[in-house]
Amino acid sequence: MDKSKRYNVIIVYADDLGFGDLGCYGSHQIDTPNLDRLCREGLKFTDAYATSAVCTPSRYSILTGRYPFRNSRAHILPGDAGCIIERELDTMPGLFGRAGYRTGIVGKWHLGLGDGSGPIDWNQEINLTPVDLGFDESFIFPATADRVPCVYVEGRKVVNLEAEDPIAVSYEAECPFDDIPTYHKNPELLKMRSSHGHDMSIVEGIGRIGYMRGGKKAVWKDEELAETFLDRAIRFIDDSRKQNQPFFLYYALHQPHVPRVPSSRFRGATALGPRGDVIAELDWCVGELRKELERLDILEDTMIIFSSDNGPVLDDGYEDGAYERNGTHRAAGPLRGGKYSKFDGGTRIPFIVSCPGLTHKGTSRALVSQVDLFASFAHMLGEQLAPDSAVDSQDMYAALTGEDPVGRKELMVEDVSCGKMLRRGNWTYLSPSEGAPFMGNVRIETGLSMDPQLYNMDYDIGQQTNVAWDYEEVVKEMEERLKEIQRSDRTR
Ligand code: NG6
Ligand code: CA
Repeated sequence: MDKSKRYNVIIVYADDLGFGDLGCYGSHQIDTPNLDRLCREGLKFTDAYATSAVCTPSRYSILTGRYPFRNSRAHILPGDAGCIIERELDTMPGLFGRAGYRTGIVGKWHLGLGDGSGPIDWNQEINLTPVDLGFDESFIFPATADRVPCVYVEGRKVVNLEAEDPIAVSYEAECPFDDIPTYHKNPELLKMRSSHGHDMSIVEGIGRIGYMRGGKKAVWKDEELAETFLDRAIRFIDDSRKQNQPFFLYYALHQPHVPRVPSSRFRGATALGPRGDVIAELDWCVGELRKELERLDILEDTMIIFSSDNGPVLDDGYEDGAYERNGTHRAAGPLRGGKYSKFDGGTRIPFIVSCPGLTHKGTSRALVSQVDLFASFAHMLGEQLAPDSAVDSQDMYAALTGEDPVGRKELMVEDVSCGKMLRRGNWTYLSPSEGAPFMGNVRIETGLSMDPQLYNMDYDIGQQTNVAWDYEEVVKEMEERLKEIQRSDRTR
């Protein structure tokens, strides 16, 4: 492949999509023709990992090239949190910007907004948003679809906000607004019931986390989220072409995170209920994006990386039938555990690279982490990184393009409670940590145990047989290595 080629880059980042959720990763229950095609034409990774089993820390890593433990605030954030990325930190969009690219983000953010000097005033310009962190264009929702405020933010401002209907947001346990519908007071307004949590404000007939008042015109329609983000992504690409600039787009899909509300076109698309339907919808979004690249005749100049921020969960807090209608579908494929967990189901995710001129197509078993994208793109762009930039990111460009079948020697991931797992070669080592082995509400095995756990991924991809006692030396070495990685003084 042409080593000096500077491709347009699109990262399509799904939310809570599992290792087994796509046709090309073994699902027979959900049709994903567009992603399957991307896979056929590109490279499918079997051993790619997010850095965390939940959202905020994984997103922090992909954009900063740092492991989440380096930032003490990298945990699932409420919708009114301050931004956890400081203005001074080098970011992936900053890197592309330096290289002359136009940079854009569309979709889910979940890294906090505002500089934290005071509570966010959603009615004013927000003083720290993605446009301060290297993105030229930004069209996002602040946190998750199940957290208030349920609004879009473009640049620094809430979209469609009317001065006479200001927004107020609260994450207090007690609702401070007595004139808004809430879950326990107004059950008659609910379109979907919650199974756990999600019982504060009711917005658009759905219980959410946090309380929100006002902003009636600004509130999104859940069934329109997919098309709104897709339109914006396409608009960004079109504008970049008009300006004749190479572009970097971070397209952070909201599917299949809860609440799962597909557009009418995808309602009933699968037999699995809303969770399957929104995965079919997600696949369609990728297909539409590809069509646009074809229409503009730039598919040949564009690298698409598709992945997910963490593993899957069926019941993440709403009664949407995901668990009951799942049938034989295995959202995490052969992996054990899921979202939140220290087992591979938490962090080993679909990862597809589509790019003309790959050295190899088909399947790659190279070990790569999403944290590596930063240094890999620096390589592609021929940009030097400062010593304090993207400190955990390794240049895996040769692995991404199929040339190197091996990838990293080792990588570290975190579960929801920040317990650590080290993958090295065919070993996964789960460091001992406290906590229940099973999260009852989401019905997921956490992998937490006070015993060290060691699994041979070559023979035991489902992590069923703990061989820690047979390989005490390996356990000792890997525990020491985890400590060593964390001892480095680059924490911010
Ligand atoms: C949990 C939520 C879950 C989801 C998750 C974040 C409850 C009971 N559960 O606290 O629904 O929102 O946070 O998901 O509120 S993530 O993919 O953004 O990390
Ligand atoms: Ca997620």
